Amino acid sequence: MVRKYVYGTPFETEAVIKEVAAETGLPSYGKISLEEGFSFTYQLAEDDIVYGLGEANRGLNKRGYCYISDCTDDPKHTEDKRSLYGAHNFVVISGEQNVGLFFDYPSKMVFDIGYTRENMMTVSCERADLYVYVIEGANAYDIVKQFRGLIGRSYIPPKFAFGLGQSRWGYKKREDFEKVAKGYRENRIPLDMIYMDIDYMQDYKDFTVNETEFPDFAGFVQKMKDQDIRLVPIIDAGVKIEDGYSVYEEGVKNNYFCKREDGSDFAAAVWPGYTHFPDVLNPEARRWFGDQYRFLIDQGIEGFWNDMNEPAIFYSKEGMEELKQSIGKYIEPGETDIPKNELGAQVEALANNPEDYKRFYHNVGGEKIRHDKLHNLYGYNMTRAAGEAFEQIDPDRRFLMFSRSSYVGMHRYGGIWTGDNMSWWSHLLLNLKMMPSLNMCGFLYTGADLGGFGADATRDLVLRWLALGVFTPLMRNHAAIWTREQEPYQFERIEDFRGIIETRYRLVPYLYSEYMKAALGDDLYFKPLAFVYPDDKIALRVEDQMMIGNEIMIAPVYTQNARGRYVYLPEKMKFVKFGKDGVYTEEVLDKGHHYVEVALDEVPLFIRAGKCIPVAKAAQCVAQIDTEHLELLGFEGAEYTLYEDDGIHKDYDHSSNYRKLK
Ligand code: MIG
Repeated sequence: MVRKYVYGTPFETEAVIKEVAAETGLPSYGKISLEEGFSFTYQLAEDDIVYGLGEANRGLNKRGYCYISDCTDDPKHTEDKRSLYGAHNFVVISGEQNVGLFFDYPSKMVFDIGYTRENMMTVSCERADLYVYVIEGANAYDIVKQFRGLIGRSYIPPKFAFGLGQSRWGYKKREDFEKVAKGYRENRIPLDMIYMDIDYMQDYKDFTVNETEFPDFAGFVQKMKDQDIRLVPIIDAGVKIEDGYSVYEEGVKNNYFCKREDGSDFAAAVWPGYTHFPDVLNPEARRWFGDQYRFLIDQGIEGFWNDMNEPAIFYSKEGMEELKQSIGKYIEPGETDIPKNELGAQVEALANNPEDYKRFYHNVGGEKIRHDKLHNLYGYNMTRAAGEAFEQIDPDRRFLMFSRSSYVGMHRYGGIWTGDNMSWWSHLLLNLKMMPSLNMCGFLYTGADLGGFGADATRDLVLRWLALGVFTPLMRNHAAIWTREQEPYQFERIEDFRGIIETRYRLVPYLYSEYMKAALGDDLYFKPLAFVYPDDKIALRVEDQMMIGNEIMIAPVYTQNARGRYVYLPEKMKFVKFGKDGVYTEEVLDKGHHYVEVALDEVPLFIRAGKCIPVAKAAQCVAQIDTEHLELLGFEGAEYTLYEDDGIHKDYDHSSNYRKLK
């Protein structure tokens, strides 16, 4: 049961696509105040759990902290942070009373969930112009499914996107990519994608390729495809200001960039130096920007990742002017030293300064709207630009697409990666906890930078993180330019890496099948244990084990030097450990607590009582997986319904895509 309430004059975010008639009365849950902006308060019962918020910090149960939806390029996801790159304003309160709440509001919104007062949830924002959706249901799981029905079908990538991707900021030339391909293929480590970070471009200009480093780019793309490897280039939000650069010139000429109050194009410095931001909130500009992807598609590219689309700003023209003036203030005649600390802090404060978001405007259907009022929709609409363009360019074909910044609604056009994490054990655990929350908000094709983006990785961390990544739809090893190299072949005993990655490929038929069932059924791929075992008091509070699909539970090892871990089984399960060379062990464990040993080169999983999963032979790429000869692993007599399609086109809804295995 969904009820929709309207406050003031909401901006149409198009997060929700199902028609719901607006109510006139007051919601029967919580209290709404319109005195100072908007605020909603809800008295939490002692045992209530609060789920949701998608890409947010801390636990699966969001209770006990304060989170702020305010898309931010912050590369240090420490525990104190309240905002990350996405804004996913959906929560579910689960306990005696179950209720889901979606606050469809495009700018900064505060979720104080038992932070100021232990038993009080307060959701607030500055302007009382929003839609509030209140969803009643039998339990949290049911509510989540209803919400997913409201916001429309989740993005479905091509099947090759279920393979492994290797990435690193710092691959600059053709040889760098050939080295990666060779490192994988010569060591017989499966691989489907190599990601191209900003250095493939000419001077960081979107939709250009550095022709000195990549002569005959289309030929190179094809050469990689001949080895079953797809190149996946990055696209940044800011378009470089440079005379003669066609994207810049077209954008200026047609008023497709975000403008200052006085009508001039707003300039912000990012990687290319000063840039303009395409006004992706303006449908015409969005169509134009999306159409630019053609430049790379025409050269054989089938996938992209959209970055810096919060949008990230190093500094604006205005911000820099102000700083210069304040520096001037310090260099008084006779003064020799600039107070360095203070200056450093001021330079740092220029980046992603909220003041800058008040300095430019969007043209939405002829109406001029200041950016800060719809800030959280920028990344969503940049990715939507691409998604809508793909529909035009090749309507039957799927493209790989994921974004850094997002809002609910973007889940229809692409997935997300969780941005600049660190090579920290705590971030491996954060990765696990975030997955079901993201799924609840519609983002199914997701994953984190495996091995960690910032800071130096270690061999054991990369192995353990890959062993979790085996189960995340987006499985990508990515790292920052200044960090230790972390491709599998940079470490000792490469066979351990090969073994884990081969396990991913052995499981792709199952993982893809479960992904598709979740996407087509508005369901979850990652679920909290509580959604499957709602009456189990222990399962209710477990946050370091997750259910995947309908058959398995995972319990990754996430601590340094551990040789195994404790797990809780809510029912009898078959414990399977995949090792190297196609070897695995299996053991039935009873309901209850267990300590399980898991070596660094093993991938553990648990099959639920009475169920089984299909397992393939390892392959070097997704296209080579033999799905005709699948082995069933699990309980005697169990059956499995496999979903399979060509992985390229969009004809999902055929009964012939389902095949019973026994
Ligand atoms: O300011 O393109 O999150 O994945 O490697 C950093 C360089 C810009 C941030 C992305 C990261 C990417 C990096 N980008």
